[in-house]
Amino acid sequence: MITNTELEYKGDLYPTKIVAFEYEVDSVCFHTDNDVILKVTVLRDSLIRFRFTTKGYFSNDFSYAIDKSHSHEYNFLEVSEVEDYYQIKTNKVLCRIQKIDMRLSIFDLKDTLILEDELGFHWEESYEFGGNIVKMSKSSKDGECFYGLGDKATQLNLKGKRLENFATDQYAFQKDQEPLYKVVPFYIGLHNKKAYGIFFDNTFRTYFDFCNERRNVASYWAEGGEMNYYFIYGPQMQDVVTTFTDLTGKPELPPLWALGYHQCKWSYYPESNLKEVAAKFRELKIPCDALYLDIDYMDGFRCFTWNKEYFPDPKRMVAELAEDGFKTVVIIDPGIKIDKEYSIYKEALKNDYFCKRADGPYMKGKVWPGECNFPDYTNPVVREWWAGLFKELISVIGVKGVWNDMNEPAVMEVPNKTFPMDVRHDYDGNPCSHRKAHNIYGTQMARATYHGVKRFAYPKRPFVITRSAYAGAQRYTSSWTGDNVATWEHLWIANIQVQRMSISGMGFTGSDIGGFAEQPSGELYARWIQLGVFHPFCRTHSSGNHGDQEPWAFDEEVIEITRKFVSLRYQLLPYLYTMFWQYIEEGIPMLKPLVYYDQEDTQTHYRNDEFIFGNQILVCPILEPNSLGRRMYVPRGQWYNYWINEKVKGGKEIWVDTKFDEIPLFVKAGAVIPKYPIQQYVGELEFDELTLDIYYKKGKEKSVVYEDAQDGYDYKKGKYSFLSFQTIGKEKELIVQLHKEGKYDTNYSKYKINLIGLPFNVKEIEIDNKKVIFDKNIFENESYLIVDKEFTELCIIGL
Ligand code: MIG
Repeated sequence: MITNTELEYKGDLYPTKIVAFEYEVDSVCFHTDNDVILKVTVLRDSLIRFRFTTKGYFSNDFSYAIDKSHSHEYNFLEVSEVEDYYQIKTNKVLCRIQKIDMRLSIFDLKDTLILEDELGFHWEESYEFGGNIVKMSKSSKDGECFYGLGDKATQLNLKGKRLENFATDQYAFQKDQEPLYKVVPFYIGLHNKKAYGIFFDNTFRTYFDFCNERRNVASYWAEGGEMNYYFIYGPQMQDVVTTFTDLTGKPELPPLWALGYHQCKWSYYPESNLKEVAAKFRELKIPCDALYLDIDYMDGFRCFTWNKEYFPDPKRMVAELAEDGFKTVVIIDPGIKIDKEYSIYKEALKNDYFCKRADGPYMKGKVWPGECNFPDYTNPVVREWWAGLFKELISVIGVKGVWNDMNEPAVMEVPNKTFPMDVRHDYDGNPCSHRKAHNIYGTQMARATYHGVKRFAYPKRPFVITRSAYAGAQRYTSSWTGDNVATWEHLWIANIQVQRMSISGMGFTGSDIGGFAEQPSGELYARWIQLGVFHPFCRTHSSGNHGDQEPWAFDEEVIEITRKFVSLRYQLLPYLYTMFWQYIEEGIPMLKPLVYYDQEDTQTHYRNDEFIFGNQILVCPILEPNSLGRRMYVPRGQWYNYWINEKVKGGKEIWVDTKFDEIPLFVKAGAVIPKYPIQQYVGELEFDELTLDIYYKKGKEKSVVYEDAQDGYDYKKGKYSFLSFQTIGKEKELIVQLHKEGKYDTNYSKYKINLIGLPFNVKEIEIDNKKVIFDKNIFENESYLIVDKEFTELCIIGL
């Protein structure tokens, strides 16, 4: 089963009969004759942890992925012994553990078998490295589907695939190429319309096989560490994803500008070049909030230094850009140049902060600066030191965000592209080799960076982006999908990767719009922007040696399309911010694959392209050249074509005509979509009206809008505004009820209401039971109703 050639197959071992068990509070331990212990811990009625050891005792219990503040309470727990098995029952599931071989099965309370061991837990001893190769196999039913696992560049449904988790710098990766940059050993299974999740919290190299090797078996294994996994019961995929996100943690709100458009290149320099880029955005009226400095801003690629020839006065430059609404984000890599004159190198050396080889010398590897040493970010002392290094960049120079790259970690000119496996790590007081720390290294770097940026940005919010990540990294950082390529196939991949990251707990993600390697045609760039504005993180980035990739590198039509779609994103900022708020509050993914949206409908199970942006907007990118439309699946329910406001009944595949400057976009009937005016950057304009596009639906629909000061932490003290709208559509009436919460008073005083799809002509309008005078052309194009923001009920009455 093991594909790594370093390991020699020695034969599998299995637990023998259970001979004893003990029970304490929320955990039950089962012991076998051959020193296996299975510890079952009930964390929530629908969340159970299974942890195995083969030594007769457990090692220290430590995880970087689990959020210490995750919910931990259950309503019911009963442990009993029945003839051949033990039984653990909660309010949601029933788990049976067979006495004879420790194999387990989990049922819901309606007696549906949700998950069942095939061989169950087994292992192989690893003489060379010590410890075990730990394995698990589960039976899988025909028709079962699998989702999740982070950034995999393949179909959304992972059925039939074998995947590998080992953080890797995979320049110009291809479809189906493995492994990639991120490691999220979490998957969702779906069968009989019921979903469950497995989080295999093990940072060693892991593998997942979804009925690839054997048709009715799903298995996962790791090259070391413990068989330690969490089972999450749905039955809705929503429950699985939100529980997983709660377990591994939610981020804080980013500053609103971070949801704007970002422009990046490897590299903008010198200062005059960056300023030209900034000026061009304003001149062409393409909104933009952030500009990036890639590695060339540094002095010889030394982190925390500046090339003074290209950037003589960074503080002044950053301030000047800020006056025009641009935030500056800079790259910081993990490799510290070995240079006796370089203060950061000297400090780290003096304090013994670098990673060491097993036999003692510092680990040395080549990256951009040449030979480097690498801080051990798994050491809390090193993280604290690293955080402190951001003081000047953030509080003196005024940089607003930090971009962590190469943190898989990547090393150049060596066959395995990373550290040798014998390198030692502190692992927060659980010393280990790189075999165990590799997959978590990038996350710990981003974590240290986040704490530094946060400390010095205070009272503003930090912004951090990382390339490598392990489950839980979302607590500290956003991410992008790495070095993609300017091809149509990569546009398809980006769409799936970002959806997959979204249901893997790490939703604040985007791709390099237009492709990092090679150069897109104008058409491909336009199609990519049209998708990218619907990704939580929206940035154009490219490797400059393949030519220019600013919007104006393309023709007038492409510039217009870019302006149109980026402007639409800026209009939708309150909608986007609201979905971010639902993510940080409840762990709800910002993008929802169709299967997540409606798992009962089997038509959604193999869909890749269409997704729901937030709760009420259906997006389907155009993924082929010369397309004037495409076939797509519209999920069940009533929808409006965004461009022509025409009603569509879902639950079927349809052909949608689109022009070059459109993609299929639908709004859910009943929705209230909030919009800001188009701004060139967040906070550019003061405005007195919040636009509300209200889409009529017969029946009820709820919509929410979250707003706050757009930066800072007052929202945590209740200073936010939360609007919930209930629309009730009747034959001759539309009622909109508004309920408000929170202590933040928004700057605008009115709503500008657009009514879309009213099936009747308006006779009367009442606001809080008072008749109002209105313009008769209210449902004709470009006309709207202005309503004071304090209303609680709006009634549109038909003739
Ligand atoms: O070896 O910093 O993925 O976004 O522009 C390449 C230069 C290093 C890889 C990143 C890319 C970045 C580039 N980096």
